[in-house]
Amino acid sequence: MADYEFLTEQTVADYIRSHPDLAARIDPDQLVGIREVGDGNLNLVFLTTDASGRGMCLKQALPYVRMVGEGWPMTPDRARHEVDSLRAHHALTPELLPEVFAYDPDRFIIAMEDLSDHVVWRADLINGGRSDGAAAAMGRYVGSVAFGTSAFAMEREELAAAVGAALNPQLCTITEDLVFTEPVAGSDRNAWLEANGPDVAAFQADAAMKQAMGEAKWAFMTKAEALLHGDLHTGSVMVRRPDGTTVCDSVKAFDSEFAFYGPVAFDLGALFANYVIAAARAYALGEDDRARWCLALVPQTWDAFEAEFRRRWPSRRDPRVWDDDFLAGLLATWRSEAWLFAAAKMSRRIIGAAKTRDIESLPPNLREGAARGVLRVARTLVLERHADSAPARLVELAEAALVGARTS
Ligand code: SR1
Ligand code: MG
Repeated sequence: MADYEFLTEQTVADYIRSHPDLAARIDPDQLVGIREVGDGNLNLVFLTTDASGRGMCLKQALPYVRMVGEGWPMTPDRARHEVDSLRAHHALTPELLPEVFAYDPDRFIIAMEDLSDHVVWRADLINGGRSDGAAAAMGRYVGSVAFGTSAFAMEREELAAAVGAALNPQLCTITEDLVFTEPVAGSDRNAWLEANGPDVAAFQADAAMKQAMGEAKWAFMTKAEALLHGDLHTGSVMVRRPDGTTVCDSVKAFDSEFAFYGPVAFDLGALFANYVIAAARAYALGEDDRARWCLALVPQTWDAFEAEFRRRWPSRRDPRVWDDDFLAGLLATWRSEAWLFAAAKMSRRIIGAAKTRDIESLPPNLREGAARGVLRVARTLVLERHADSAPARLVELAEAALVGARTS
């Protein structure tokens, strides 16, 4: 087990005091609030404010998976991947990521911009918030990263160095196991409502699903296209809306410790999956208008992604071979792969370890149908992705499956 000191609410002030670059940003002798707010699966997160209202976030990676404890060791060096990706992504779209102030590689602590005037998007969705603009912002984020960290934008040697530095095998293994392998192949870590037993059995007996997950895992492990976020669900996005409005004035992606060079469509699929999950919750609660609003986030993200990628396309490094026909093919491939990854990402949240509060906080009688619906959407996407993977079609297919599966 790695040997370094963990931060506590009692030691945050001393930590800031001993780092002059941090003490210049927030007064360690005038801290008025220090809260540990980490509710993810892996890390400690402290938010602190001083008497003049200046805030800071300190995030520390633990040498194990927090959701399980010391029995599941995990490299704390994942904090470096988070910092490197935050910085690389911030350079491309500064308004869509928190600013990193400093990184402490000895204690794996990231000091960064305090976003406590934002809320986690998943929580906002669960509470019925309409965070208009967030889905498009995330599409723009993925589009700028897809272009800006790839061979389309980077010089060859610089790209090779970036790919090497971003190798993140321990965190990628979590995804390979929990997302692509265990839900379909079975694992002691899997769990579901008893009433969903037949749905899970059908899912795991579905040969098309198994083949698709093999394909998805292979693509994930071999397609080093761009420096992904790597875990871009709605719990990795913060949104801020002025009181009484529905339109976000700030949207930030964070928590990119799973970052690595991988297939661009993986981040898109993660977003799509979580929109379907949010819609499944809304349908289960009988909030059909709201569910349709959730599903409409899919085309909003895709359209913004494509627009941002096309906006950057004229500056690609080698237009002699990367011409507009190539672009059309690439976008079609990513559209279809996004369905494949979305299928993986939504089904893992129903069957595998690490679920979502959108579904888990439903009463069991409603949760049964919501879970069944999400598994049906996943199976449908796998079958239909080659026919026509237009985002609007995903919306239609998902709506039919979710409405057809709901229980009361
Ligand atoms: C052991 S970590 C479980 C999950 O939490 C993260 O958010 C990732 O999605 C990971 O798969
Ligand atoms: Mg996370």
